[in-house]
Amino acid sequence: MKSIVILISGRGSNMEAIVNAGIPGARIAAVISNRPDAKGLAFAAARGIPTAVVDHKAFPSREAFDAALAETIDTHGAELVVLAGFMRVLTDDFVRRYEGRLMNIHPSLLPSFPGLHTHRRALEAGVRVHGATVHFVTPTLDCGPIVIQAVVPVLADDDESRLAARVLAQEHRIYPQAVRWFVDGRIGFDAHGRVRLSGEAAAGGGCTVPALDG
Ligand code: NHR
Ligand code: GAR
Repeated sequence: MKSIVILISGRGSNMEAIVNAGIPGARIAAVISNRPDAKGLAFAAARGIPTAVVDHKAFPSREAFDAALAETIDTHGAELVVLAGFMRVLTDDFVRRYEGRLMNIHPSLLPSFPGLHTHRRALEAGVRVHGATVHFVTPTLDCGPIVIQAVVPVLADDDESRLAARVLAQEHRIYPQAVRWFVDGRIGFDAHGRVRLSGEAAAGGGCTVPALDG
């Protein structure tokens, strides 16, 4: 069994999707929120999952908050830490402690639109496709190795909330998939630090592509 700790800040619908997926070999060891009023805590508690709150407002610095958060995570012996709508930027020390086992879902097709308000910015930019990205967390915000992405068309009459809802539906599909791959030990990294999924058919399988040289 691999122990997973999920960090939330609010609604927790991605956390719910991961819990409801019932991933074989995975045990949700705890759900931790930095906000005492996060809606997702009630869902987790109702499922019998241990919950905890580490309130960032109770700490004098990001370093102090992250140290308390890490201590709480480690109490539950996490092998994978999943950020699911977690809204605090994490310090380099925290990220390094969980290197290669800290995942995030970001509501855009990275590397487009890192940071906040992604749906509004996608509409402002006039992109025709938008989406979501699961990536490993590295110290540079929203820049870590990409695990899986889902593409969503931007429609002519979209507003921020309609677009967000369509992206969210895809998040609920790809995040459990990414966690399943991790739990199954299928995620590795190539020489450039990009994610390599083992047990995957080679790209272009089925048709022979001649080498382009000379
Ligand atoms: N930390 C690091 N080091 N690297 C990443 O890639 C991270 C991270 C922490 C969170 C999630 C993220 C996203 O998917 C994430 C990725 C919060 C902010 C932010 O600016 C930005 C990105 C993400 C999460 N937060 C404000 C802050 O001051 C607070 C905003 C609020 O509380 O509403 O931390 O987009
Ligand atoms: C999701 O859309 C997630 O991608 C996004 O917040 C929402 C959380 O929903 N994350 C970020 O914006 C991180 N900065 P949820 O709490 O229902 O999972």
